[in-house]
Amino acid sequence: MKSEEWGKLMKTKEYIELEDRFGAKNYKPLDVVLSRGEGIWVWDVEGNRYMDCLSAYSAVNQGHCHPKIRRAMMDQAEKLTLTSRAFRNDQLAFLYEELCELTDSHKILPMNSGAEAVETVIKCARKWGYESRGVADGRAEIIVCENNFHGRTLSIIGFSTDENARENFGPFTPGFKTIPFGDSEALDKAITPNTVAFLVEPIQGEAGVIIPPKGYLKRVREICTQKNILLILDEIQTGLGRTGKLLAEEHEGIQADLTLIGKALSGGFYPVSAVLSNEEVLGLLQPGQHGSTFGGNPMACAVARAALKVLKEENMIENAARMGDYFLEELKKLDHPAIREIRGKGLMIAVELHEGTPGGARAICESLAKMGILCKETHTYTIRFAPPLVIQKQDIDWAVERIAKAFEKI
Ligand code: IF1
Repeated sequence: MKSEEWGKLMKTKEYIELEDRFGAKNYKPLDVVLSRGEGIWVWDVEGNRYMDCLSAYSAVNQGHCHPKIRRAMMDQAEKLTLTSRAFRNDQLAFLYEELCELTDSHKILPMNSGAEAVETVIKCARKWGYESRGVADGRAEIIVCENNFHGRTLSIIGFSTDENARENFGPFTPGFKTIPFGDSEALDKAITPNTVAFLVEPIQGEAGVIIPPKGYLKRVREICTQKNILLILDEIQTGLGRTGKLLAEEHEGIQADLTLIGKALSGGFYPVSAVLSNEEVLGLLQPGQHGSTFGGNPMACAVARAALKVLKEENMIENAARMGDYFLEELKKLDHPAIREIRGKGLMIAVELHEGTPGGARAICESLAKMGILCKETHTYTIRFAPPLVIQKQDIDWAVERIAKAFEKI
């Protein structure tokens, strides 16, 4: 029998057994086997419906399988999917123009995964340090924050402070210094003549939706300007509407020198990321000094153009701001002794439990899955709620009712 025919007959348990037999165990997923998604909803192979409150870590901000992005992908798939950058294609220039217009950027470097965009910006910041700031060769330093998450490549985990992400993967890339998140004076003190950049998430996602003190990013911007170091904001998770603004930097009215986006740049249809910049930094790259087989391919560009278009045309960013405030307000009414803090910005929300809560956040996530809500714990005691930006008030009421029930059970 062909595998797809088996698929019709197999049940959750059989999928899990097959996956576990052949797959590396680098994840511990919830035991739901999803087969269909539409908007904020996904369905498993048994036909059960769930509200997706993770949005693939903010990669499906536009909602699952958005019809207009799907249309763009299918149309492009009938024309041209990949040329390499040895030749030009008829989608890339338009993505550049539309992305620059949308984000007030001057130069774009397209990549595929978020981590690739981070690696790219590290290379460019160092190059800028040597060629424009006169930093001695090999001495460039980049400052990062404790509890950062910027991806899983060797250089990136080298400056992670999460032991689980680093253990037994060394030796690591030198040239990084770590400071506490949210402390602008720590940044000021850490800068040396060899410092070329400060790389930071406007809100730390994986760390558990850690929102810095008001004014932090504004002060960081001032310090970077005064000391002529590049401010690099990793908006791969916070960007493209997640926090109720197109970019989270807008909450503090600042502009980074380089901004990283990814995930929802494709609405979840395709790996697309990009480094957004002023002229000064990306203008230093000469042909042959950086690249990628799939970076800037016509399929990625067509999908990203459609993903950005629907984000704007369907007012998803304003909806995220309004629905985020409502979701947070409703969650804050949960008066349960296990809850230590409820925090969020737009639809990037976290509920933190007190240490020692029986079963931790995972137990709540498992109980919510049984009630039709999919969300993910982070660092044992924090639950993140990040539904697609198209969520409506009645959906939030439906979710909050079940979240309250899940807490009643502990
Ligand atoms: C996993 C975390 C989230 C990111 C920021 C860069 C990247 C990410 C701020 C790299 C990616 C993903 C990676 C994914 C789970 C998810 C995640 F839990 F790992 F940390 F979202 F919080 N900057 N985050 O959040 O982008 O290379 O993955 O495209 O590794 O399990 P990527």
